Amino acid sequence: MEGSLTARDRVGLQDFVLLEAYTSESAFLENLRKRFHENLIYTYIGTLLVSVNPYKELGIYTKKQMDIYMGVNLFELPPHIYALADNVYRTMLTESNNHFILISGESGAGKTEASKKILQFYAVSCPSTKLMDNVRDRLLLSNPVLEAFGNAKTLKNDNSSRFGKYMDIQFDHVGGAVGGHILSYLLEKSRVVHQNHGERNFHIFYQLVEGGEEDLLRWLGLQRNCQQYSYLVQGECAKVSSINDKTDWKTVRKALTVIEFSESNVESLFAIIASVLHLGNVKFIADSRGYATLNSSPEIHWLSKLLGIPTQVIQVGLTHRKIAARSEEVLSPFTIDHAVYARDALAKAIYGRTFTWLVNMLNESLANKDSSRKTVIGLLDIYGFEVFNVNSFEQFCINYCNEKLQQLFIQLTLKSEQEEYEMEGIEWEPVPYFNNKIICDLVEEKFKGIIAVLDEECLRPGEATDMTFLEKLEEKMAGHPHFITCSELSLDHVLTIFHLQVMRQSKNAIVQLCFPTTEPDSKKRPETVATQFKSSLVGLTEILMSKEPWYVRCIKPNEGKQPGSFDDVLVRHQVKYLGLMEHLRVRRAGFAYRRRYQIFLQRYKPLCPDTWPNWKGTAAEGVQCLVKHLGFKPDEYKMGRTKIFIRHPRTLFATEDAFEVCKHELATRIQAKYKGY
Ligand code: AOV
Ligand code: MG
Repeated sequence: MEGSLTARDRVGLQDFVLLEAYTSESAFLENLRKRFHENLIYTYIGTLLVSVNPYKELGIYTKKQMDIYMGVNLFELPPHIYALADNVYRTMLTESNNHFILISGESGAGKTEASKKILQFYAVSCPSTKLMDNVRDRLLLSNPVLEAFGNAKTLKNDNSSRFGKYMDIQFDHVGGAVGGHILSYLLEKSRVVHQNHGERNFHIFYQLVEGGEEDLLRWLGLQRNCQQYSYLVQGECAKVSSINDKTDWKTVRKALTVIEFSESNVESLFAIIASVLHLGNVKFIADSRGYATLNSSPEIHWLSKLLGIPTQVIQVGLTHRKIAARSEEVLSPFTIDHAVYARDALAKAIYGRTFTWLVNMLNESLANKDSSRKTVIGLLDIYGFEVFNVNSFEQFCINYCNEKLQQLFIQLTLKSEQEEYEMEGIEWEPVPYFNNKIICDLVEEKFKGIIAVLDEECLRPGEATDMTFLEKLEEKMAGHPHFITCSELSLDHVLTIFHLQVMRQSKNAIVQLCFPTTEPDSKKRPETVATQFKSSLVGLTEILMSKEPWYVRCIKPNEGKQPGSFDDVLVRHQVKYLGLMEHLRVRRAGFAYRRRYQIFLQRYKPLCPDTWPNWKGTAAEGVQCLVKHLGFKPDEYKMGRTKIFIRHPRTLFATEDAFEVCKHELATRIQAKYKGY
């Protein structure tokens, strides 16, 4: 345990709340660094878990570890993601309410890994029946499938999430995992057709080409060579040493079977993936007037076969747009540039819609059909904050999403702290906080925000350009303290309308579902991607606000994906923008520690002959008796309605040290409980 002074010096404090110099960023960093070098990647700030990516396997995610952490209070064992997961679960069961775990941190900080560990913990440790085993397997296997289609290698992370994911795990009244539901947010579709240097397309393409069975590849008209496909080689890194596409393919294939995708669905799915690759290889030639034409190339043949659309229709579709002129529709030929743009837009639309279909299928498979009351734990794992040399619309959306969640964090932590003091009848002084609302407003405010200006520009296709958009922003945002510059805009929908009609002829079952004939098209102007994203984030905020929050804040220790390296400047920066110092200050304002009476009594009752071994009265009276015996001064603590509040950590230290001293008396009991720990 980390109770004795020497141990504390070596491995740091397991909870930042115990830090004497709690306002000092350097002391905070030192504690984090110390622990990191001892392979202790987890530290608490009260009930918030800070996690530093170790970039190596630590052997701390075994079944044995799960057993150790099951049913134990946060404070009793070294910090762990399992401890947090277990605490959320127990609270959900005792209080019969809904919770969510917000996992945040920049790209590569370990969010997705954290969310997987939590899911695994529930899958393994919740009570289960044969029927539930099935749900459990599907919950677990939804991950490799979603990651194959929604993750990619970026410069920041070899397995970077390129979509936002919110997953509800549903539990019945005895705590069995009985179902799940996934919401996905804005997939970075542009990656399908373009990758920056050192980055890859979505994993699934490489998995299929590298791992797909001979027969399958032959049927799809694919060669086992990523270099053949223009959509796979722009980043010039189709092979990545940390990724084994062949084994990953097997995992995904198996997962699809367990999740009960029918063979025909699987065929249609890979027909689409292959079509995207063929589409990327389609080349246009200029005719005598400079318009784009197509040879009857093998790509067109394969597209026709795999999508079930006549070659002629595909050829016309790829080289023309439809213009409504009075009562008739006229086909107008594309220039080469337009044709390439339209081809890429089609590839993105196909992939994006297939991803949505995939999420729907997973949801069907995870759905719990019985109507009995369930409680849920939501896991939020989004794409982390990222800044590249060249940033586009996607980074704008991703970073806006991160700002929104930071806002939610600020609101909820302040709110809950305030409410807790109120509920317990305890006075407190509010702590000043940097509120990033000003940044969210800059992006999303009605009529004035960046998205509003972007929408306005999208209403002027043909006239609006990146430059006019920029000029408008400069004009409207001038003087805003947080306005620097902005992104490129996307007018994809203007060119995809005709494609929608072409795709509706498809015989591929998934494509038919993804491009329904009843879809409103050119008549009604679609919402811009940015506005859709903004609305989806409003929806997400509402979902989260109705649940009890828990937080995991992930930190990236270095830019090189290296184990054992702790870059002070980089970590300090994250500590700052994640608001960890402020959070700590709030936790320390007034009362550093609070414990439910039962829990406090249970832990420390051996320290007082009147409470040991069994206390007969109420827990509050027991705690009163205990702290009297320990000599707590009246201004050092307050008795709330259900909890004891302790002002200074040193009071808790003294109690913990006293507990250490008398612990040998309890050795037998503790060993029996945490055997092997
Ligand atoms: P992210 O989700 O926060 O980035 P990941 O969870 O994908 O980051 O972590 C990146 C990589 O760091 C993983 O692929 C692992 O190699 C390593 N890693 C993370 N956490 C652990 C851990 N607890 N133990 C061992 N290795 C770990 V992003 O999705 O890019 O925002 O968009
Ligand atoms: Mg991730």
